[in-house]
Amino acid sequence: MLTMENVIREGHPTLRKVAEEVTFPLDEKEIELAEEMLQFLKNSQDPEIAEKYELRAGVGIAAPQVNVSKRIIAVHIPSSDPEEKPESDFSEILYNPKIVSHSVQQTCLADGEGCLSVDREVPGYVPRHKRITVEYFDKDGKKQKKRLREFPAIVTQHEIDHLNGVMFYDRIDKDNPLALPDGIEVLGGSEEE
Ligand code: SB7
Ligand code: NI
Repeated sequence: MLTMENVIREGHPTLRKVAEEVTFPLDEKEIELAEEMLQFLKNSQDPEIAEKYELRAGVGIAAPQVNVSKRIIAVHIPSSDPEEKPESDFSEILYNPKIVSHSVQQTCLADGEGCLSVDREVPGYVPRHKRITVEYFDKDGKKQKKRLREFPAIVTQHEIDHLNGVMFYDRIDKDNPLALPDGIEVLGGSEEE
């Protein structure tokens, strides 16, 4: 079982590497790792399991975060939140994910982003594409294509960034972390619009 002890933290060189594509058929270790990554996310969102194993809640994780420099990500955004629209549900393992198109419209989370590999709060808006089309392979090597918007799109972009050695704070405006690019839509948070 994966725990926070398996998660490498900023400063570790693997987080700054461009991860390698996987090749098909996958080997058993790659399949197992991805399943463990998805299970970690589920565990981290279960209050009892999370407390017992001291897991920080996560909605996504990328293989480089567990020190495996391969293009594998897992995303787990469950439906239980009544405020989320049903089409926002997304629970998936993505091999070699690639954004093949995206909206011009940008979005960002009102409360910024965090990262399992970053043990500090980094305030600031992280501009993301509001909608993306992502192509990826499933564990059987079958090509898949999904359109994602808003929160699932943001999380998927955060994870794909990890595959390219990019951290969320690289995208925050250094001079003015709370500067909003023209026309960007701010998502969620407690602030009224
Ligand atoms: C907020 C949180 C995440 C993505 C986008 C916005 C995921 C945090 C967990 N991770 O560090 C995954 O890489
Ligand atoms: Ni992260």
